[in-house]
Amino acid sequence: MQPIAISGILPSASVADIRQTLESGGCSTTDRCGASAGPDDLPAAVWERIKDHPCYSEEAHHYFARMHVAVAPACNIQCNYCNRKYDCANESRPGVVSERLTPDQAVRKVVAVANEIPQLSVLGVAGPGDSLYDARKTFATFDLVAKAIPDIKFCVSTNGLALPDYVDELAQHNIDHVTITINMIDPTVGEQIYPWIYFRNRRWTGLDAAKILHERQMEGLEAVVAKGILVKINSVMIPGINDHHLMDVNAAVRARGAFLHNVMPLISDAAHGTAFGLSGQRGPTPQELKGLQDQLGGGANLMKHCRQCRADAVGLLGEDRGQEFTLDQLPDEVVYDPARRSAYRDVVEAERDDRRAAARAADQALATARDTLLIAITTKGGGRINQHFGHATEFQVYEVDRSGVRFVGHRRADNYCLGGHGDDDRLESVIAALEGIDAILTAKIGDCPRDRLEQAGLVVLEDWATDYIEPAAAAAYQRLREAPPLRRSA
Ligand code: CLF
Ligand code: SF4
Repeated sequence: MQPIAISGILPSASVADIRQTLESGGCSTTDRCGASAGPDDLPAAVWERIKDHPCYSEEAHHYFARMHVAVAPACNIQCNYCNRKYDCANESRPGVVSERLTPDQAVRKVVAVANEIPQLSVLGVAGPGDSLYDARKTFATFDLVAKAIPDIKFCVSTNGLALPDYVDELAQHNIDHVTITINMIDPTVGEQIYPWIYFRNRRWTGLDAAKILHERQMEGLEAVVAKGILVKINSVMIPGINDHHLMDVNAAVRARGAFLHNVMPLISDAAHGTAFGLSGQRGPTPQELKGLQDQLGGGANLMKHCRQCRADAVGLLGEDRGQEFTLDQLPDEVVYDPARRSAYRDVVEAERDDRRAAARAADQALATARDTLLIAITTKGGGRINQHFGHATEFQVYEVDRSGVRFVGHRRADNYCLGGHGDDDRLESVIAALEGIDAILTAKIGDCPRDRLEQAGLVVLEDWATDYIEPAAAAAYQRLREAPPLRRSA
């Protein structure tokens, strides 16, 4: 099939629609806000823009995939949580390195992925340095991909220093979603995070550097919002430095029209060679992160399902299939075939309506619930409990109470099963990762890991294998509360 001409992506929401969304607290209901919002909670034009974006819609992340192309290697600032050997830690786990691509190589890779992974809906540039420091490569990549795949969304992640200089170009290139990493609005906090920046042909340090960065971030945020582009703010939570301050950051970015705020935990390890890793600066515990998110819940549109992906990530947010699409595996020429993506979208449309109806019924069934349970599930996507315990490298966590079933985050762990046998050390690390969780719902689990999890105080249930998550979690709540303590499902 021949490449199709460039066209716009999805219908645009107006700035007024976005403002209306923000002014109403993020949504028209109190329970489903931010990334958890659904079509009933948002103006139709806003929903249309986020419904297939796995980062902007929690629901979409069960169905749609993103990919990043590592076309932006250089950076104009230094963050204390970054080691330049690795990807940009603003959107990436430190300790992994991406294969750098030219725009021509990138478009080959995007088309190969689109032909192979029908869930693909978004192409992002998120490093491995800053996407806008050498913006030519970023925009050249989007130009080439737009010619080859007309219905893919474009997304950019930046530290914001160069952002005010590229607002018009972002809009001209149909970049519909921009992420700015903003860790402070007070330069005295900023100077503890950023040792230097490079701006207007010179290096700035200390308070001056933090002031310039802050002013540029605010200017860029306001200008991008004024263009009608949806803006997400990423903040790295650094205990003792900006953890309390992030409440102020949240208020400031919200006042300027940011659509979502994503608070990510600092990942810090001396082995990564970062300033924070070497100084022993710790990251927050899952409980501390959730505590801050709960505090922010009343005043912001929050994203809680971020996976801190790498700059060459490919696939659903919880998975990374990048290694299947390295340059040496790509054909020299590849032509886009839209058939699989189109068929997939038709199936998903019906499936999402069905799941939403089931989730609403589940919420109603919980109206008399008296307390709160945290339930972890294993899933391969599709909003269903469809993964074996031993294969899970993360557990999605849902809070279940009288308000219904809500996604609250995920816990990472190495998969227990290593092709035919389980690893006891890994099982212990899974148990540690599941601290505070009341029950696990999974598609299948062996007797040995089940017994050990139960010894550790977790309830393990297989009864809802392949079912939708929300009704299964509601049914599990009712089972546990009607007949506690329940240990085995079969
Ligand atoms: Fe990539 Fe970022 Fe766009 Fe998503 S990721 S550029 S907004 S398409 Fe998403 Fe990954 Fe979290 Fe980023 S889960 S690290 S928020
Ligand atoms: Fe590293 Fe990204 Fe910070 Fe640049 S913006 S120093 S690449 S974490």
